[in-house]
Amino acid sequence: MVRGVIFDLDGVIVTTDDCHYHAWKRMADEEHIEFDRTINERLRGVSRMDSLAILLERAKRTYTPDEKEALAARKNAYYVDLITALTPSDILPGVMDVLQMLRKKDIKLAIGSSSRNTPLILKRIGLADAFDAVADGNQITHSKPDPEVFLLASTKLALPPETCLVVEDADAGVEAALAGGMKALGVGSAAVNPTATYCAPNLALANWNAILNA
Ligand code: B16
Ligand code: MG
Repeated sequence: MVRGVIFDLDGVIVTTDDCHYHAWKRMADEEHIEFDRTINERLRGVSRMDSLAILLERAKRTYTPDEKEALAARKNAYYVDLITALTPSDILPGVMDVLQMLRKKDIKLAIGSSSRNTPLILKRIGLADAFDAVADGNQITHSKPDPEVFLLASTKLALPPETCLVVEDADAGVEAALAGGMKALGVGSAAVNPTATYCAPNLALANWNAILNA
C-alpha cells in the first residue's frame, strides 16, 4: 500500500521546465554554445552544475572552475527573473485535484526536487504549505539519479521507502526513485519510460485506484 507520495517539482507540479530552457538558452547564445530543446531534455532533474557540464560538452573552449560558477550564477539569475512571474495559474493540470484526493485518503505528501529554487517556486504558486515535507537541492549532496533527495523526503515523512510512490517527469528521477526502493510514476517526458512502475501522460490521467491499492 502506498502511504506517501513524493512529487518532483519542475515538470510535475509546475511548468518551470520551460523557464529552465529559456534561461540556459539565453546564456548559451551569449557564449556562442549550441543548445536546443533536445539537449535540454538531458537536463531534466539534473542539478545546476551537472546541467552546466552537459551544456559545456559543446563549448569551443574550456572554462575554469570560477568561470563555470559565474556561468551557472548568470543562468540562475535569468531563471529567477522568469520564475518570479509564476502564479498559481502555472500549476500543471490535475495537480490540485490529485493533491486533494490524496489528502482525503490520508496519504502523506512531499516534494523531492533537485532545484535550489524550490522554496521560491512553492511560494510563487501558492503551495508553500501544501506538503508535509519538502526535500530539495539545498539539502542534498548527490543529485538524481542518486536517490538521496527521495530518501530524505521519505525520512522527513517518517515512512519506509517501499511505502512511497515518486511522481517524476525525468528519466534520472525515475531511476533515482527505483534506486531508493520506491515505486515510480512517470509523467510528461517520462511517460514512456519503460522502467517506471506506472506511466501516465499527466497526473490527472494516472490510474490512482490501481496505483494506491497495489
Ligand atoms: P536549480 P526537479 C530540477 O528540478 C530541474 O528539472 C533541472 O532542470 C534543474 O537543473 C534542477 O532542478 C536544479 O535547479 O538550478 O533551480 O537549483 O525536476 O528535480 O524538480
Ligand atoms: Mg522534474
